[in-house]
Amino acid sequence: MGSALFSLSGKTALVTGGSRGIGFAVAKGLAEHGADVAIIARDKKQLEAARWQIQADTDKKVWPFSFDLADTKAIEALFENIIVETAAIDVLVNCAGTTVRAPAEDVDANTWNRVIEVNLTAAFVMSQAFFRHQRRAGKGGKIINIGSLMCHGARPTNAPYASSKGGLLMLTKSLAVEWAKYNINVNAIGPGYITTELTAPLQADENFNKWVVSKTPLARWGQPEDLVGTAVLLASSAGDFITGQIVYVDGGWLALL
Ligand code: GCO
Repeated sequence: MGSALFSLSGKTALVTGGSRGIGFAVAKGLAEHGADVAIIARDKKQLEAARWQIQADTDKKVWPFSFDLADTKAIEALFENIIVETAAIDVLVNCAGTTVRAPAEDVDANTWNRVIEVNLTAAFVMSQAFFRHQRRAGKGGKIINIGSLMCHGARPTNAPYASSKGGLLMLTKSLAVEWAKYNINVNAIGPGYITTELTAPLQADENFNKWVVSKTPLARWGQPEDLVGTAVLLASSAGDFITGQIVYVDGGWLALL
């Protein structure tokens, strides 16, 4: 029973932002636990590299789809194209995210709109497409939204990003309570400070680095791989009675006064 509980054998996962950072680690981790994976990213070179890496390491099928998730009006057609290639999607991981760090008073409408479009609206529209497909197929499924510590609190210069992640937490709870009757579980993972391209400039700043380590009881930055276990839990049968939750994988950050 133990291995079957966390097995994703026979399942197909779709991971947005799956070519690097957290998305790549989650896509690879789900494949290592038996899932075939479809990955969406903008950069074709990074996408191909991720595809070959996951296929080489796991021997699972990997379908790459180059797409800019800011083009939310085209997501429905993209999802249908993905289904043509994969035949089914059982797990949707909304991981794609972007940020612009600036004082709130300096954020223009285009910047705000792009961050919200990629981090929140795209997750909503992709979830709708997933829902419609599952309903046509008469299947349930799992949705995992990649949130942030900023589902819980903010730091200066992050108004668009923090607003998008706060919204993503409430979207998680909204879809969870609406779609539970269709056996669709919707949860979020809240990463702490993780070493990725998005946070590289922060980690390179000595004072910021000291601040993060001082606020993290486990006294280190997280690695994308630190999120894989929680993603497998929420994607597998082990998570069948979990919905509407956020699991913070933050090294203890939110436990600290
Ligand atoms: C920042 C960072 C954070 C992290 C992460 C923390 O500017 O403080 O980008 O937002 O990316 O979201 O959980």
